[in-house]
Amino acid sequence: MSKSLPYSRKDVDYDNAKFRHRSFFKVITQSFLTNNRKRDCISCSTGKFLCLILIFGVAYLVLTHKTSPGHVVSRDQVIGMTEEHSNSTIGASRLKKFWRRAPRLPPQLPPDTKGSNTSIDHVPATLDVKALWITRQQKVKEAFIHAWSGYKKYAMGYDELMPVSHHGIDGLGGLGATVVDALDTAMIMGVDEVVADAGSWVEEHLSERISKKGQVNLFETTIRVLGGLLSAYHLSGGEKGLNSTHAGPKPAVYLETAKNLGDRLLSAFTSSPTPIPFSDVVLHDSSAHPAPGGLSSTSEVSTLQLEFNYLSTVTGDEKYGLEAMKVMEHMKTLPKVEGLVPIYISPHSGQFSGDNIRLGSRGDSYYEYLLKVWLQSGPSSDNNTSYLYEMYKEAMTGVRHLLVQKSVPNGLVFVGELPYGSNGGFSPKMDHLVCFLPGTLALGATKGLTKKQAMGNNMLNLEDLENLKLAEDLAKTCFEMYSVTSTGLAPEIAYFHTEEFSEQGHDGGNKSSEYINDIIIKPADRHNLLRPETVESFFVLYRITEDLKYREWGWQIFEAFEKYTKVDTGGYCSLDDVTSIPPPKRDKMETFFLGETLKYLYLLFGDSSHIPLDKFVFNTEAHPIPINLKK
Ligand code: DMJ
Repeated sequence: MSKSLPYSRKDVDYDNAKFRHRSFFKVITQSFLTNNRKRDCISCSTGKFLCLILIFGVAYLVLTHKTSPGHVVSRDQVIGMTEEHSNSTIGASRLKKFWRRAPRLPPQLPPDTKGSNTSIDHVPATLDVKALWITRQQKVKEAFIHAWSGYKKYAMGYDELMPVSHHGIDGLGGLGATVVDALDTAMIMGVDEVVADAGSWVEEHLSERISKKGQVNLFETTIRVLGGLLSAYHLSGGEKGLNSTHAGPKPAVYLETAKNLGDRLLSAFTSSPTPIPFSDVVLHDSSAHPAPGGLSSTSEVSTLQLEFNYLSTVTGDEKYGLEAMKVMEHMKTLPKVEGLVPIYISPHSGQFSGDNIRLGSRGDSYYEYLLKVWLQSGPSSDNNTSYLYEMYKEAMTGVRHLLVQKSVPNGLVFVGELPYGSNGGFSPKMDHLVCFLPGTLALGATKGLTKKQAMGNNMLNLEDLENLKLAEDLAKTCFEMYSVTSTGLAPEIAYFHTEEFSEQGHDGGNKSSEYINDIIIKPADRHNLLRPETVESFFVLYRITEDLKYREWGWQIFEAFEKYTKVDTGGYCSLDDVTSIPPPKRDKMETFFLGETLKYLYLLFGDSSHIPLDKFVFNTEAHPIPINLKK
């Protein structure tokens, strides 16, 4: 979009007498003809008249004197000189300029509005900042290409790359999860070679794999593979009936593959005696069974709906959405602790199992999808998913009341756990996974608008503002979980010192961190899997608050990934210990590094109109799905 220059020639020349050009002749005659001048002229003496001629003469000599080489030429002079070259003599032009006087320019805009304009005076500063983030965004794109190159070289078609040993591994059932997770990131970044590689692989191999493979986890396959295919379908123009706006196959290929997969995954719902699906599906015979202990994770059964709803929308077959939404409708009826739920649920009884409440593993995306499934349906208070928004709000009140505490000595706000329910003790443990919450809280407050827009529309009530504040506080804590370590990368799990809980000798290693005594990192929790949650929240918070610190924090994290996890031969690896230098490497590149982490970083550094938050919801694996496509 071209932005107008507030101080352009156009503005200077606009039709206002103050700015209008006047000819030399006109200036002289006007001067003599104005009443005041006339009076002055009539009353002036010959001496005064000669004086006036002398002044004119000196002015002429000064103005026609050539600029010396050592003279610093201002931008205004450069602009003036360019003009002058088109005139016949420099002297005449300077005299003319003398009479013309400098035009009165409109007032300068304050620095905080600079971002949206490019005045001549502001060009360098604005361009510098803009150029900086464009360069940084480019670095993320290069990182993505590097990650893909390792995967393509050593593991094409496997679920994940082992970047150190140069192997591939099928940790997710063998559907080439990295290919599908990376596909829409490549589309978003405009990396056509990867779109072509990944798209062709999907076209040639994925449907066959889906028909032949054995057991897969319903949740992982839905969020990564089904979500990735659907997002690729949308981004390649499928719904608009376009052939394709990207490299790779026709969008219909993605949809047909998604449908093939969705049909098989449906058996997890239809085989269960309750609305709670079994956790595993055998793809080749479309059968399903519960996990070995019989229980499903709460987050897993409640993190399928965006994908199945959208599959229904684009296929016109409502069965997918209907089955998936039964889970949510059923969950609505279950007892909760101030909106909070245990992390296990039984597909046999349909009841929650145990008392363990947390927003980390097995709990996290239950809360995320309460909000996002409602947003997906076009947020309003009277649609048939508004009960989900009510559940979300109740849960966030429960979080604020039961799970949020501050660390000592420096008061970092964190979300802990209730391993024995509301009657048991509080654990100051926070998984890195919980760092999805700042983004979700911010999104829930403004519904994807910027804070400024939402406030302008009077959309923010007290609760929204409280949630937004909590979002910002938690985002800072998540950032400090990175800063406090020797590598600048967060551990998988952190504990926080509180009045009741302290443990010596397990700090993150960065002695210059202000929070070295607030955050405890136990030996078993020191690994980093290249997870996205923190940069995901920075992305959402940047879009909503427009506060540049989130970009800066994201950049620091990206640099740490570059420094410690990049593998020269291609790909990025996980780490075993973020508190020691050099950190021992773990031989795995998770699919979500390409699907989520790099995508969110790329979007964080880029233009906010790219995949806008009021038009798309990101599924929990960062695959964007359009909001409210219902005709
Ligand atoms: C991803 O697969 C998803 O974000 C999921 O919701 C949680 N875990 C990983 C990333 O850490």
